[in-house]
Amino acid sequence: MVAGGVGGARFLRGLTAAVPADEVVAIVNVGDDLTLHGLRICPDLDSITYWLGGVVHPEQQWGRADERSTVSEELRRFGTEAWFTLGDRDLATHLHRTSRLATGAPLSVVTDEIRRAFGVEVRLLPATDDPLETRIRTRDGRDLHFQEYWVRERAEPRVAEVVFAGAAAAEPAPGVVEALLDADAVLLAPSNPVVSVGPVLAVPAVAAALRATTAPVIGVSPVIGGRVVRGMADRLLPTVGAEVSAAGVAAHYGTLLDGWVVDTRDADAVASVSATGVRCVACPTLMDDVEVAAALARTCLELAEEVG
Ligand code: GDP
Ligand code: FO1
Ligand code: CA
Repeated sequence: MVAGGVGGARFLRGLTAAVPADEVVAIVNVGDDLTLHGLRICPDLDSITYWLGGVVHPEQQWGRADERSTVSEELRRFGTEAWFTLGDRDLATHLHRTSRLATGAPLSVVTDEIRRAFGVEVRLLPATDDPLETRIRTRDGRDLHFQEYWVRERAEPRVAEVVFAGAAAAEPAPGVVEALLDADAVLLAPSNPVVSVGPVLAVPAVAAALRATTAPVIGVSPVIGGRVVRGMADRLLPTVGAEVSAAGVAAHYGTLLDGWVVDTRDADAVASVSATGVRCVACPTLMDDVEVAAALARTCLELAEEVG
């Protein structure tokens, strides 16, 4: 399964209610990752770890439940990097990750340690251990880190281009290509197609493995009724020439897909997507309840069997 943060995590929670968690491998976006106060922060990997570990902040849907920001508030005194808040509990994860990375351990090894420490049975693989950073080029000529665009500037600047710096030279992390080639089914979570799935596909050998695998590739639309559930995909899809609709995202993935699942509210997209040769079904996809997420995961796996 290919995943970003919250959309990926909500889907994985359903998938692991439908199939044994230790049979699932998640290949996770690292384009959002950043270094602040000398600490390496990996929001998408951490969102999934905290969701599956049962410790995610329930309203925010990222970061830790029962969280405070004592340290971040103290850091504001110094005025630097104050736009990004690190919770006190969350900081422990970044401290551990940063010190392990400093010993030379690759991100994939450290990620495995962290997910195990939270009791997560799903194997979490960063798409790459190499540098890969999502940059947002704005219409007013600036080049921002994804988090500067999203958190510091609240996705307000108009976007000219999304660039995955380092992706062309990045190698997949150990296990990524094998997971894709050996899978029974490859699922694309209803994650942000541009800045969550996009950076993973931008690693050349990952894209090649997705095209080479004999496993059916099944995606779920992150757009429901022409709107995103959360996040900024509605602002970014037009920058890659994609329409903000269930059919528009399917067209963006194009020939990568064997199957596409849209929400019941987008049932009218089934015919147009099917006409492109991608098997398409509609079902409830809003995963606020784990039961809905599990049923969605089963629908994806049934579709995989049908097309496989
Ligand atoms: P992020 O990295 O935390 O932004 O999370 P992702 O990229 O994994 O997911 C964000 C995308 O997930 C957004 O485009 C949302 O529209 C979509 N999303 C979130 N929750 C749901 C859901 O319950 N159902 C569907 N269909 N999409 C969702
Ligand atoms: N999102 C915010 O809107 N403000 C924050 O201060 C913030 C801090 C933060 C710290 C750790 C972490 O794992 C995630 C954090 N996020 C914060 C969420 C994050 O910016 C994202 O929503 C994503 O990277 C999009 O996937
Ligand atoms: Ca993300």
